[in-house]
Amino acid sequence: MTQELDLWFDPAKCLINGQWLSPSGGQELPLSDPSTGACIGAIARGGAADIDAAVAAAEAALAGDWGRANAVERGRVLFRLQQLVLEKVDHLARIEAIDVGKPLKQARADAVALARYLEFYGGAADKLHGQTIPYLDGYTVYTLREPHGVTGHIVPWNYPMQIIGRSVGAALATGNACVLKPAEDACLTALAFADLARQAGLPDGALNVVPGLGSEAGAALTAHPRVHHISFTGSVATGVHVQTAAAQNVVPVTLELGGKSPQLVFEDADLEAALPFLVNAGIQNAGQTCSASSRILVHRPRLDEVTGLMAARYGALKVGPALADLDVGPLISARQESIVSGFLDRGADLEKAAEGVLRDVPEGGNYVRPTLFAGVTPDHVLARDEIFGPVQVIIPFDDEDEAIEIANGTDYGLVASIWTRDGARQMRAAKKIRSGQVFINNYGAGGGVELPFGGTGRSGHGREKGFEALYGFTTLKTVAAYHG
Ligand code: TXE
Repeated sequence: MTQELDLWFDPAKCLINGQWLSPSGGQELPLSDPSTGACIGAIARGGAADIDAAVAAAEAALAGDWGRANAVERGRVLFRLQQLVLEKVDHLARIEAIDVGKPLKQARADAVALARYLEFYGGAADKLHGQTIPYLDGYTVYTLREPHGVTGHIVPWNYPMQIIGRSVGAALATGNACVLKPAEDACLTALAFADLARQAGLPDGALNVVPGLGSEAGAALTAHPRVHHISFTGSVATGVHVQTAAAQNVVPVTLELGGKSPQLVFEDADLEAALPFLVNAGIQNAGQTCSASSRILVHRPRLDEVTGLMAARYGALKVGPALADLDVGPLISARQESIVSGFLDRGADLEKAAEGVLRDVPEGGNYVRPTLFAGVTPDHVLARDEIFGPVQVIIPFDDEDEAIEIANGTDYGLVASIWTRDGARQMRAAKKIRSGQVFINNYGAGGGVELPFGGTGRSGHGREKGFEALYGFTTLKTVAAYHG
C-alpha cells in the first residue's frame, strides 16, 4: 500500500456491524491509481454473503440502540461525525485525490461538502414533522414520517464523498440503517467515512460498507428481500438493472443517472460572468460529473465571441496527476479513457476549437486532452450522448424557441442554465426547460447542499439533497383515531 495514502484501516476489509471483516469469499480486487495506472494495493471483493451479513447487522441496529435513538440524538451523531470529517479534511482529500485521480483542491472541496451535508442533515433530523388533517367529526388524524428500515446505497466513483454525504446523511438523519456498496474503482473514502461514523458514536450496524463488484455485491444488495429502499447513482444501464431488481421486492428506488446538461447563452448575456461557469462546468473532475455541462448553446450573434473566449480558456487548461493539483486530472480508469477517446474519435468530423495541455503525465495514467468542439449540430452523437469526460460542444441557435427545443432535445434532464439579462426570458425559459434544476445566470449555485437535486427522463427520478431528500428516505403513515 502506498505510503501516500496513509490509511488507518485495511482497505481489503468490509465494515460490518462495527467490525473490520475479510470478505467471506476471501477475495480481493486491485486498487489502482488513475494518475499512474499503477496497482497500489487491494480492496475487498465482497459478495452476496457479506451483503446478507450487512443487512442482518442493519436490522439488529434498528432493533437496538439506533432504532431507539430519537431525532435529536441522531442529529447529534451527525454533528459529531461532521467534526471528525472536518478534522480530517486534508487527509480525506488526499485519499480521494489518489483513489479517484481528482486534483487535490477538487477532492478537498468534496470533503468539505461531505461535512456540510452532515451539518445540514444533522440539523434537519429533528425538524421533519408530520401533519394533522381536519377530518370527520369525532376523528383526530395525523401523519408520521417513519424510516423505511434498511436502506441500500450504491455509490459511483466520481464523487464518493459528496454522494455518501447526501444519501447516507439523509438516511441516517431519518433513522434508517444503511448498507453502502461503494464503487470498485474508488471505495477508500467510503470505508474511512464509516470508520469515522463509528468513532462519532454511531451504533454498530447502523452503517455497513461492503466494497465489491457491481455484478456481485451491488446486484446482491439491490435484490435483497430485506432491503427497503435503494438509492443509486450511476449509469442508465445499471440504473435499469437496479430498478428492475428492486421491483421484484416492490421497493422504492431513487435513481440519479447523469445527463447532457445545457447552458443557454443569449445575445444579452454577461459573458464575463458566464465564462468561468461555461468552462468549469464541463471540465471539473475531468468532466466525470453527473451534472457536467457538456452542451453550450449560443445565440448566433455572440457565437464567435463565446467560441473564442472558451477556446482561449481551453488552451490554457493544464492536465496532470491528481497530486500536481492542476486544472484537470486523469480519468478514473483505462476503461473510461477508452470510452472518452471513442467519443473523441467520433468527433473527427467536427471543428475542434481548442484542446488543453498535458503536463508531465505518467505513461500509464488515464489522460485525455480536454476538448472543445464548435459549430456542432444538435443531432451529432457528441451533442446527444453522455460522454463523461472533459469534452464540450458549442451548438448555435437563432431564437429562444429553438434554444429551448435544442435544450430539451436529449433523453436527459438533470441541470440547465440560462444566461440572459432579460427577466421575462429568464422566467419563460426556466418554465419550458425540462430539467430537475435550472439555474439563472449561474451554474450549480456553488454545489447547493440545500437544493433538491435529481432528474427527469433518463436522468432518473426521485430527489436527493436539500430537505426534499428526507421525504424520500421516509415512509408516511396516516393515523386516524376515532374518539367520538
Ligand atoms: O457505471 P455503473 P460505470 C455513467 C457515465 C460512465 C458510465 C459507466 O456515463 O461513463 O456510467 O460507468 C454499481 N447492480 N456514470 O460502469 O455501472 C457499481 O459497482 C447493482 C454516471 O462505473 O452504473 C458502482 O458502484 N449495482 C454517474 C455503481 O453501480 C451495480 C456516475 C455505478 O456503476 C451493478 C458513474 C448491478 N448490476 C457513471 N452494476 C453519475 N450519474 O454521476 C454496477 N453497479
